[in-house]
Amino acid sequence: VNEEASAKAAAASADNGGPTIFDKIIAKEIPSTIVYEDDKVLAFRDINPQAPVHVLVIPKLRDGLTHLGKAELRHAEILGHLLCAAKIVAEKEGIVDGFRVVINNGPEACQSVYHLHLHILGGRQMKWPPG
Ligand code: D5M
Repeated sequence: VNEEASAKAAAASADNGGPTIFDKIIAKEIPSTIVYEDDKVLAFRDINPQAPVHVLVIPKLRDGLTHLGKAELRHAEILGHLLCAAKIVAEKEGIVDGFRVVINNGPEACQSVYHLHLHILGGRQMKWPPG
């Protein structure tokens, strides 16, 4: 029942291309705990952590990247930048020797915020396959 409910909730918030809560986080209109920031990306702690370390890395400019399914070759630089930022975050958080990077893409993957983001998870033993 819980799984069904969360799948429905995710589907209900499916991509409409509109603004998201992350715009307000980037604009610092709502608070977040920033772990890393440069001119292109922002990394902040997830409000609903799924591991002792759970940080989100997002592009400051969404540029059509509501989800990875919208990626085009013109996004190659920012996509690479996001992964490099993930490594910097893992180093800063002391988990660089064991961490997981997750991108939820679309309702079936339970994506809830339509501004591309990497989940950086660590600080505990991960399991495979993921749920
Ligand atoms: O992940 C979206 C993630 O965004 C989810 O793990 C919660 C997180 N979130 C939502 N609002 C906030 C705020 N205000 N601060 C920090 N983290 C937040 P998805 O992959 O789309 O399911």
